[in-house]
Amino acid sequence: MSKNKFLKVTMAIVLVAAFFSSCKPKDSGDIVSGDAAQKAYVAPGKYDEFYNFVSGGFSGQMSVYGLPSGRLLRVIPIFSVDPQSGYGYSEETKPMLNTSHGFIPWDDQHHVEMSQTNGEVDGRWVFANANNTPRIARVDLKTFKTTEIIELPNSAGNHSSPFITENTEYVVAGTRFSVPPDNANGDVPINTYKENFKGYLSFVKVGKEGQMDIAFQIEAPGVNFDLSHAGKGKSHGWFFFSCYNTEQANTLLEVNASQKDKDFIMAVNWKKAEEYIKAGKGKKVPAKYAHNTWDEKTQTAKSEIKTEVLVLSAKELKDICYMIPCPKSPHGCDVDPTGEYIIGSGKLAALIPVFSFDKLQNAIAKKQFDGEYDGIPVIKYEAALHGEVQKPGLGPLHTEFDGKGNAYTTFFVSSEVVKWDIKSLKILDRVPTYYSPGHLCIPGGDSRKPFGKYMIVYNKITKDRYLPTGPELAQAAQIFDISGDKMQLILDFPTIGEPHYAQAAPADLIRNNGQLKFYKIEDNNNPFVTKGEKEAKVLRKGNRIDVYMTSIRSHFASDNIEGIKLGDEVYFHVTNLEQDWDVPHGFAIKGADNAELLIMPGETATLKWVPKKVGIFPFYCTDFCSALHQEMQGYVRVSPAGSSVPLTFSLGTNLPATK
Ligand code: K7E
Ligand code: CUA
Repeated sequence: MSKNKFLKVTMAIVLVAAFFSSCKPKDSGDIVSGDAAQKAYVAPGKYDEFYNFVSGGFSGQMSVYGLPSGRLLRVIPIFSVDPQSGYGYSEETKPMLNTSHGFIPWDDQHHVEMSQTNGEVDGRWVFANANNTPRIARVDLKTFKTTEIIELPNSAGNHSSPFITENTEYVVAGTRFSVPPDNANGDVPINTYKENFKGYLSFVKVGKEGQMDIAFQIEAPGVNFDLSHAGKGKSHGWFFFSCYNTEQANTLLEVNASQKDKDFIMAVNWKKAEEYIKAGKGKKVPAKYAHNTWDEKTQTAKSEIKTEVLVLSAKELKDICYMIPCPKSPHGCDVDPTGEYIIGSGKLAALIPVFSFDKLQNAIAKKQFDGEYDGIPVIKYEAALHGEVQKPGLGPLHTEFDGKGNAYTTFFVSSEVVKWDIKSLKILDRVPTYYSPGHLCIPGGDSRKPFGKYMIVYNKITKDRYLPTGPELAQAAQIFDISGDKMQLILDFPTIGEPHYAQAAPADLIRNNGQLKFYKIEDNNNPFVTKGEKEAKVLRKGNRIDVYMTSIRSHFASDNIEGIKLGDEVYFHVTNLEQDWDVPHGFAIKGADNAELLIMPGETATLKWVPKKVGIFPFYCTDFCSALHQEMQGYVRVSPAGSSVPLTFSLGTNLPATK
């Protein structure tokens, strides 16, 4: 190792060590003062001002909070099975979690992004990424249900995702791990990274009803794409991706991927890419990926495996991608509401570079390049730079905007949020956060129209904020009032999983979007629906038993079932006949090795049950639905294989006893 390299490595280790042993702010006393409690107080019976959609990280789910109260309203299952609702356990929902690797019960969910129209949050859908087995999901805000999931081929670690363009034309994803493309021979030595590994960017078209379809992918150099954001306003038509590991290291990245003084933000001209696609420059490449859709009419998901994807090469088509040098392992990549300023956040940097879209265009026109990186033109740093925020703090991660010309950046290492003026780059205010913030969220904070009243910060470390709960502590979110010149902490609240990015929107936008209160029973086209108690029945076909069952306050039809034998597979298709808001029924049976069902009014859901013992098996409603909820129960009799007990079902009558 040369002396120079040794120095660099040592410095990198020191910086990395600082990054991970982030410190507690010195003035970590009680900084909540004055009218803070009043500002976060939402009186009993009153609604919150904003909905807050918060990624669940390793829980694979998304949670919904009210702001400013921090009250938890819902946890929406997306990429992880949820025994509470039966998501991923019921026969209807299992296909939602299908992938080219088969059924996947878990994922790591980092970023959520709401749909936009004209660059403003429109309250239709929330998109969510799965990191581990690359996928993008769409949650419908009329039902708060996951209604679509698309897998991304040629990707691994779908991190810089799912960010959208200003009219929700595309939801976009960049791969964190570069890998050999799916269609290439992937059985290669890991240390052939530089030749064989590629980074893919996916542009997923979003239709009028929200339907997703991969329009095209761009094959880019094999680096780690970390985060991204769409251009907006004047920069609409461009996308910006932060990348690290431009060293293309494949081992000990904490040192080897921190060698270079600057990595890149890659600017992608997606309008140009569309032109190339139209001109037939895309290549159809075999790839296997799942596309799962929820059908509201049949209340059933289906999974389809797609076999082809259209790919553009960034190297061959020189003018779709450009590299902008960005100091020290950039993480966050944020675009201000005007679309002019692009902010890169080097995790190991002690300044924040702010790039100008106009300057970038000028630099491209005048070819102010500094050579190429793996076939992609590299723009001269100064040529694209608007300026640097000097000495803002240590370890900048993510930036949001208030729509009044201010930016708010989290600092992981120095554990604070810094407010600064985007144009003058002057620091205006700083507040400590507890502890080590990752993402932050201002309602509409990455759109053209932020609602700059509250800022929520999602901290990575909790330490002493709440009553301890053993080795594992709840994650801490903190709400700040940002309506004045100074940021003011008004509330801490614990969160589900580990939140990364979050979004928020005015409550009325979502409350008044035509939210569904119950499913109309006449529109229920589930193939196993039972539309009235009289139609309740039990059918046998070989060893398959289909139980067509209804639930209404406060009984099931049927509630006595006999003639089930060991070796049978029993499918309970339970239709909730209620036609009123807020009357779900649950269904659970002894010995079920999967989950309960929680069935909304007018809905049908199916639980598969394979009894393993002879005997009487009670089932019951799990949701306290009426004064006689506890009476809402029934029995299944299971006889030995080969028994001659006939198949019977009844409600309210005692059939003649059979042996
Ligand atoms: Cu947590 Cu957006 Cu995965 Cu930064 S990422 S903190
Ligand atoms: Cu139905 Cu409890």
